[in-house]
Amino acid sequence: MDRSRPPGARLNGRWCPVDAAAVLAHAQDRILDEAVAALAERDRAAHRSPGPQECRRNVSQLFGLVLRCVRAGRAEPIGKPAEQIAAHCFASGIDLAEIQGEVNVLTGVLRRHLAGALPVERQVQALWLLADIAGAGKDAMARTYLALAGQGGADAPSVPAAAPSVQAAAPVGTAMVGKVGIITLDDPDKRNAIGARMASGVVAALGSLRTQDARAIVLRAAAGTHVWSAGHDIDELPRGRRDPLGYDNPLEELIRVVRTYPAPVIAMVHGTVWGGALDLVLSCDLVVADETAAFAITPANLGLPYNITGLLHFMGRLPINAIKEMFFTATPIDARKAREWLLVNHLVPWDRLESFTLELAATMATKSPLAIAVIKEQLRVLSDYQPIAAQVYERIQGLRRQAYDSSDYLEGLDAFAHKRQPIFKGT
Ligand code: KGJ
Repeated sequence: MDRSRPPGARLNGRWCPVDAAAVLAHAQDRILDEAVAALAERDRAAHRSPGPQECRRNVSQLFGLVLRCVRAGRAEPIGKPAEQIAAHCFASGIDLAEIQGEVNVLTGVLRRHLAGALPVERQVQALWLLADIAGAGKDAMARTYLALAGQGGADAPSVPAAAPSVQAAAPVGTAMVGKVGIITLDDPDKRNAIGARMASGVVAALGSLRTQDARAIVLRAAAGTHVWSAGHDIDELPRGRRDPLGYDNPLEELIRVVRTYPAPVIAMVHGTVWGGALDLVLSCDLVVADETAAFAITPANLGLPYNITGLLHFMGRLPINAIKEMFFTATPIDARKAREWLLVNHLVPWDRLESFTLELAATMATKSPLAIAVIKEQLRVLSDYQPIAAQVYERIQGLRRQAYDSSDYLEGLDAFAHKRQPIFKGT
């Protein structure tokens, strides 16, 4: 018997969740090691130091729950235990973001293992199920936190000042219109900047809409804003000596979830789109915008070296000279130019933006969800396929390191924080 191959991956015929469960069970030790290492890296960066044993215990518990759901082929069994975990964390003063972060990290590792071990057509189903489970788990946790914090009073456990508790509930709305799920970014005070809270809120919303059988998603900003999103929350970027856009960055995770989401995601854009939010928009399956829309990619304003994955997203959508103009000037292009450059699929008058986008999504929602999911995944796998020699990768990372270790990067962050023009020295 070949012990190096997970047993489920050898099965032929129709997908069944046991395949995925077998893959995960087979790789349990490696999965736990990788998740614990990723969490340790995150905690080191945030100068936190929860014990490694405690971390492994938590991840192992979450892994057990997810595995049980994968075996059952349903997300529901995670609900009750997730509520209990959240109640325990609430009582112990542990952040909601902390446990949801553990779920995110573990899900990322599970996704990688499933993607590496299952054939494409089974991957789609398995990743779909995994997104459902993670979404349902995080929803149940957020609901429990909200309920407990809402109780207040002497009997309710107190929320420590440092914990995000209810104020930290993600500024993200969800709704269903027929079979179309709508996700609304709603943090006008911060111009819908995307930090951990916003990113995990959208990821949870996608998971939750999946469980409601949404067949297409519209991603939009709340009505009345002139900024669709101000991009990565600059306050949450690391202050030097660490990759600002590493694999575990919440916005990067959100972008991956959108790209692998097994149904069409349409970006409906009214207002301006900045920096990493443009990466997110380009990672949606199509873009519908009105004449107020404008798009900028602005790492050159911060001295930030953009990540390889992100550059490839741009290269998959725009000609290289357009990409260079956008990156080198960090200046927004208006809706008309964005249409000319095919960044936008449809440019419609603002008073028709919503109806047009919903109609487009509703049409997709009447088509075969399985065919669409499989075609989307095929297109993603094919367009992401970039063989790259280890040496080349290391050279690019080395170049990037020069930029994020530089004083220019710190200057860019400082200038933003103090609302002044940066003075870059090229060092
Ligand atoms: N991160 C954190 N806070 C932000 C961000 C952001 N990206 N954008 C805006 N804010 C905060 C401001 O600091 C203000 O906070 C508040 O939102 C309203 O912004 O002073 P406070 O109230 O405490 P502001 O600037 O007063 O609003 P507007 O005048 O309406 O201008 C909206 C703009 C979007 C034009 C402006 O806020 C802006 O230029 N924001 C930064 C846009 C940007 O360059 N984003 C790219 C970030 N970089 C990336 O995403 C990446 C990945 N990158 O590689 O560069």
